[in-house]
Amino acid sequence: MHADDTDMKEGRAALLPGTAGIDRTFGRTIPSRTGNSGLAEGASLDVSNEGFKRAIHRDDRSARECATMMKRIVMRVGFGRRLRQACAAALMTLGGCGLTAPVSAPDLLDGNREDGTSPRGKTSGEPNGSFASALIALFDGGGEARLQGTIFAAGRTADADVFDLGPLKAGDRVRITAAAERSDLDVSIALFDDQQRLVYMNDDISDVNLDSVIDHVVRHDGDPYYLVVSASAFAQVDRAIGVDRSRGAYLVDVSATAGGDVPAPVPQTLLLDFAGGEINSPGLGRLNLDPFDAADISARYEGSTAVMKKWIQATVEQNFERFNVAVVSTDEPLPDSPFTTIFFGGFSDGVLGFSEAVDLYNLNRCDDAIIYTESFDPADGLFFVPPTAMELAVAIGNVATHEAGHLLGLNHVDDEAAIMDTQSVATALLADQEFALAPLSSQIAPIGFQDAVLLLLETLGPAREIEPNRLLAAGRGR
Ligand SMILES: [Ca+2]
Ligand SMILES: [Ca+2]
Ligand SMILES: [Ca+2]
Ligand SMILES: [Ca+2]
Ligand SMILES: [Zn+2]
Repeated sequence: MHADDTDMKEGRAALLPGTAGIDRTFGRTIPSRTGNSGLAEGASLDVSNEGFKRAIHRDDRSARECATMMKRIVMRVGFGRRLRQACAAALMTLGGCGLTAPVSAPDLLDGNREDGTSPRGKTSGEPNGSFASALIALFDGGGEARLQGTIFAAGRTADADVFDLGPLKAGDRVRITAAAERSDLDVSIALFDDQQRLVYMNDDISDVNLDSVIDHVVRHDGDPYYLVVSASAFAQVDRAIGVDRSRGAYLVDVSATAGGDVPAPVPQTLLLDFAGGEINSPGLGRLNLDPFDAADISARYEGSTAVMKKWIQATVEQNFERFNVAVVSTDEPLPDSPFTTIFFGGFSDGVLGFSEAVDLYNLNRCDDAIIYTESFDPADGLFFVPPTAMELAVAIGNVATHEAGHLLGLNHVDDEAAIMDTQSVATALLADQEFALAPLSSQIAPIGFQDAVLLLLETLGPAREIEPNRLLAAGRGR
């Protein structure tokens, strides 16, 4: 875990607007470049930077900013939290209750709010921080369970409370709300299947509401499903004003409704935008990008534009080859179907790419991401040895796949061979990364895994097979 003060501050300092970024990976101060920044002036710049400030503190260590993350979520939350803190500080200044020590939250037991027993195991009390020690949630006749608990710590010694919700079948709808209860806790919740694989998660309901909500129709059977309650990895601790959002009591309400339909997977088209120009993206803001030119990355790649575009596209296609995804570029006719756009161009201090959201189950089929291709200059020390144009194109393609992964609902994991990794050094990007089953980043949940392949299959469906009849017809026609 990394949500301690130090990491957060370093992350912020690295990206304060108007200051040069100091990135541990790059190992030096990176001055702003020529006017070809990926982000134009305006409100979007501030908001994006706010998002970066929060998102980067882990990625900078690793060298890979995959930015994004929670992008939109984090970004909005960051904003909301700052406002909240400002409000809290103002209250104190105005002579509110802030002069006294904060009232500590009552120490609630972890477990069901109503007493009860289960033949399947214990229903309250620590330890309950692992899947194996999960507390059994007791559901009433109406399919509702009322839970409570106390989170004692975030960060490297994170406390998590795990609840066993019993079996769920594909099509069952689960609604979960979690709220701080007489505490400052910034709660976060995540739903896992019986293989400890993330199914859904939510940190904050909105910019200004740090409680959590999940309303989700499960895609596959599991016995049991688990709920993990923890403090947000971004929970702020501000002792100056007596606010510690990393600990405290919470209440949870769960309701499960059986027997709905499983939402069908929907294919997705990804447009690789090498054309640049004036772009007004709802998610990224206003961009003004030059057409992709390998020489803008480094003079050493001059003349390699065509080959790099080809290998970027080939890498993205290979990474998505198991799924019902079409990958096209702006060198081809525009698709007729809704498409998600990955822009290539521009420079950003310390980050390689940025996507506008972690779009769980791909509700938005027209969202955007950008790969800051000029941030891949080997002269910035990103790689031990300057890669060839083809090798660098693979790295850019892997980052493009990573950002597209966010736009299709994937979160970060800790596994350098996995596309959604945030831990490894940039050199790992040069290898053949794949979507994989891997431990979740602690930014997402303190325990558990993400199976990117399963999630993408449930979201997009498998690659369209060529129908046998068509093959036969083609054979006959010859
Ligand atoms: Ca606890
Ligand atoms: Ca929260
Ligand atoms: Ca999407
Ligand atoms: Ca690959
Ligand atoms: Zn990322």
